Amino acid sequence: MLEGCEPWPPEAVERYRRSGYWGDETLASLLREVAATDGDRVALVCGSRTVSYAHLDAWADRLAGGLYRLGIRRGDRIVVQLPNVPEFAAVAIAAFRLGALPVFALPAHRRSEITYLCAHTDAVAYLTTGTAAGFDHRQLAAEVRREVPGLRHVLIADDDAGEFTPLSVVDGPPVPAEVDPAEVAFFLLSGGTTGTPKLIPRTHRDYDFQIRATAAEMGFDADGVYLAALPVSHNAALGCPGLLGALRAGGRVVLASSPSPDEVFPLVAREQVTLTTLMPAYLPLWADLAGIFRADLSAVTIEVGGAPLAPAVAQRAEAALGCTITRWFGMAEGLLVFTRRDEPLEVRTGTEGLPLSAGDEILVVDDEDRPVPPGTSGELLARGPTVLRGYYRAADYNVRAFTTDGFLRTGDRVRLDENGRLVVLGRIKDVVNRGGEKVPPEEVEGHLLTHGQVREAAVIGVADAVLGEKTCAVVVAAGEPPTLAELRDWLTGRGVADYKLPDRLVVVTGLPRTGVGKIDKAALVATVTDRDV
Ligand code: OOB
Repeated sequence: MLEGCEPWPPEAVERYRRSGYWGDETLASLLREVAATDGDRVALVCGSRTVSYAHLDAWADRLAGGLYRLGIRRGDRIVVQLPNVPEFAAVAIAAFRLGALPVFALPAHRRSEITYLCAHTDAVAYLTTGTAAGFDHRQLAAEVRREVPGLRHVLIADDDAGEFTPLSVVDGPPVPAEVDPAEVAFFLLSGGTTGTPKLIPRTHRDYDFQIRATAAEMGFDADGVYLAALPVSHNAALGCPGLLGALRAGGRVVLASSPSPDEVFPLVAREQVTLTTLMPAYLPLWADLAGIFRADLSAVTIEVGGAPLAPAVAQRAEAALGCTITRWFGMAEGLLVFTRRDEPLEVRTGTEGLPLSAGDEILVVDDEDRPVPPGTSGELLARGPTVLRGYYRAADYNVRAFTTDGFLRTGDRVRLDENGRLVVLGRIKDVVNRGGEKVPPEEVEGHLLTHGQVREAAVIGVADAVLGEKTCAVVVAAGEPPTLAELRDWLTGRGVADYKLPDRLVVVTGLPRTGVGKIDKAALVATVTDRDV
């Protein structure tokens, strides 16, 4: 067993199997049926490229064989950092067939994050692209390779691979799939834990259930067209039903490089998109530009999640776009709670709805883990057929992150309405939710403290009209106070991803402390907001 990746207890395994949540399928067979029966069907569209099911299936087989030839084996970790391109699907499915374990990094990650992921997982390979969004990943790969000596291979999904191996030469005869449905299939990054970044093991059978069940709940079938406008390396666009669920259903996936209206609206029209996923921050922009682009989204359902969404914004967007919005509360950890397409407008846009399946158990508890009365606010705890039982290589953290009976402490403050629907009220965990992108304060504070002019640092979220929250660094200076630009440059120099850089800086003479001496972030948020920075 992979360290920390606790299996579900036998009683739960038996129950999830009996209830039909978990079957014997693995993600290795995701494309097989459609490839065999209807191979010419289009699986992927990306710009002017189209990839059929038969082609993708054969491509994944050859890639799996090629990875095997390189010496990559079942259970080996591969850090995969690819934008929304067909190679992502081919590589992911190849790894599932081989039993190698992709660690899905976000395209925005840089040296600090990638180096950590490679080292923490003892990855044998780092697989990335040539350039993406104007950034040269080969350069990044060279730095990562220097810092992580254990990395045996760097593979580049671009024929101009520089000193590294182009993915196109990774080829070999198919390997017999030996993966078991109970095994870990890949790792996702957690959006909100303290300390070092945490990795979430997702097993074949739990993710296969997630993609099947979300497709069924959203009415997505072989006629469906899914638009991936968010990074497919994130759970929301990967498997809710996302890229993998759409392929499993025999539908079509349209890969976009961003949710920008000028890219997305023409794709919706050209490809007859039926389903997509969006973070709330983009919704007003889509609604505002719908008229200019004459966008008709009347056949489209948009899953909006990852951050709070005001019902009025959702309703205005539905009116402007003609689409159907469902709200999603999701976590890479596996919990999915969402509103269904056929629910009344107020329910659909006013709550986060109900869990994916009856197998999900959600509790709202007080500080001492006692369930609170219905309607009262508390921390959300979750357990179920898709919810992990332990983070990878995080033994100490796992003791705190789960209750003794296996419930995940989500760190989210919620209440359940009279019908058991989820309403999110805020957060207990220390994370900044910057338009759906999760910024880990502790990690950023650690980097800030390495700057010579920073004595103390606290990173907090402050309200922002567009993103919901922005990141504010509150700093006690050592001597001459640094400027925001200097600190941002400093963090960039340390290889920190752009989305984690502070948007604002407040210099103070001291940080408020709680009774036990911890930085009082709630007090800080109040002071900083008062200053109206
Ligand atoms: C999605 O997943 P993650 O792993 O990036 O982030 C999870 C966290 C939650 O714990 C919560 O703090 C926040 O993001 N969150 C929301 C929310 N949905 C997620 N906060 C308020 N309202 C919501 N509706 O973000 C994710 C994964 C799958 C589908 C959709 C979103």
